[in-house]
Amino acid sequence: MNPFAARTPVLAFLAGFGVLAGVPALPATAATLLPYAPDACVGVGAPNQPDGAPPAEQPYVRHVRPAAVAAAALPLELLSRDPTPLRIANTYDVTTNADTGAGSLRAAIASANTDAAADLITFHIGSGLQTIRPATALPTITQPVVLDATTQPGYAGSPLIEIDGSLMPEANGFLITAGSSTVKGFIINRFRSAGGAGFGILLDVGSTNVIQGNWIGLNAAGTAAAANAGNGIAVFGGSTANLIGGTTAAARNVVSGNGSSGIGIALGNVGGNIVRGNWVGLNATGSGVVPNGGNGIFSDGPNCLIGGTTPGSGNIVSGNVLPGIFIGRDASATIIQGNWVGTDATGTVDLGNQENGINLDQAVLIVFSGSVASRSAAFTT
Ligand SMILES: [Ca+2]
Repeated sequence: MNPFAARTPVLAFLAGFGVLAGVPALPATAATLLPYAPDACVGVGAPNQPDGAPPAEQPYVRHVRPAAVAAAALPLELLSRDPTPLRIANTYDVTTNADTGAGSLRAAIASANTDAAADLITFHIGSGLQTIRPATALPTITQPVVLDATTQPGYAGSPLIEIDGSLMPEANGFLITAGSSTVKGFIINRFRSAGGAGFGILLDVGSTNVIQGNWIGLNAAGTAAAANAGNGIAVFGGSTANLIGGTTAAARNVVSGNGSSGIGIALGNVGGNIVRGNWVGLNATGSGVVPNGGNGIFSDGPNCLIGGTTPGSGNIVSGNVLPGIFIGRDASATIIQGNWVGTDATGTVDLGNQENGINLDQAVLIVFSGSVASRSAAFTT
């Protein structure tokens, strides 16, 4: 069963507890009262992630595409959470939107899974928007891989590779157990659930993944819901120190219209995750709402950072059916910083969430702000 969906009534029930219906203005001395510990977001088994210069956004891998693949805009900058640059062993190019066979996404994942070396999967399916509709679940990603859909010709900031789950009664979009993998630049929608799946991206077991530049739960135009039944992005127990989003527009995930929470981090050890710079519950232009059916961001792991002080690191979380940001009772030492809760992309229009802006469920040591400038702003309707 879908644990997030199952928790939905619980979350609704808890909405009356520990409520911050709009974050009150902090005094000018907030930085003194609530110092931001730069090393607070430490994931199990991961290096410290000081805000301002997270390793995830510093080391790049420069990968030169083999001659067998058409020469194009490379070197490609690839992000890795590991301070040691990710070494790409092989590149598998997806050249067809067919579900199976040579050049398919399914074949590329299967090839990448054959050994433990990290590989790169690129896309050259003609040009422009292309839709892949798997007839059966895509292979679980069991070895580190960079799935980079921004390589699709015509890419200019909006994702062009749509992974549409509508042909299956139940499946997840990308299920990643390998860790140290990147999912970049996809539209992931219409994955359904008959008994617990239906997540757009599910990170399980392995840690230090990077999820950036995707639209999850939206249609290909980014204008309306094309729901995944579960969470847009789910992080399960054992998967820690993942980076969801970033500080640039290119790194922003738009996670909206999903059946349960937009981003759900729960179940066991899910510490040290960074969720920043995402739009959760908004359309792709940030002008209106496409609500997620649960929370915008549900976080129930310790030492997580929701937002941050670096320009661009705040999430915008608006329109969602349950509280915009819900911090569960296992989420100790969480930092919620610099987010806009209940606004449009300009931060000036009140779009609300359908319940509270930010809701705490008995979690301890929640730091809301390191400075007045970076405090989370919450609108309520
Ligand atoms: Ca491999």
